[in-house]
Amino acid sequence: MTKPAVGIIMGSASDWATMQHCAETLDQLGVVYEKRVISAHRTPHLAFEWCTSAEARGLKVIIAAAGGAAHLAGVAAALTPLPVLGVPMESASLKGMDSLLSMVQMPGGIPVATLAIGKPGAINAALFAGAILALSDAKTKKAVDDYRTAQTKKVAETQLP
Ligand code: RP5
Repeated sequence: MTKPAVGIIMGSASDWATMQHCAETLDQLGVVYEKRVISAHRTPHLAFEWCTSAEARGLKVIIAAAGGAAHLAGVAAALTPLPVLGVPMESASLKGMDSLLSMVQMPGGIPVATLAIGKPGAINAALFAGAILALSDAKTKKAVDDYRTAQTKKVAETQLP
């Protein structure tokens, strides 16, 4: 895999502190990705161009993060048939409940698979993307299996103080 299979987009550079955990997890799985700040509200024309060209550029899964009035994942899902995984950012004022609700409440017909608020959602979006890619890529399947095995071993061997 040399061409990006996953596109990570986020509404603001301020989302990167959370979404770097998504990128790190994709790195652990050996999944190639591209990442970019794209805002549904501040750069709507870029959002349209990026999302409508995503499939033709070879992307297989899109991970979209946004906070507050978090419309980026829904807009992406409206513009591409690719699976869109949404990560609600933990916002300052409402702790991410605003992000979660505005992301998860999609109308029937245009799905967004919304993960947990913040870092757990960022990590799980990468693992979910890996699981999707693993359906048709043996190397990614092994990486996902190995990740889970290592995690199970680590938790089982945890010693409390
Ligand atoms: C959203 O607004 C972004 O996804 C971010 O989570 C939030 C705040 O953005 P900044 O004001 O920090 O750029 O669009």
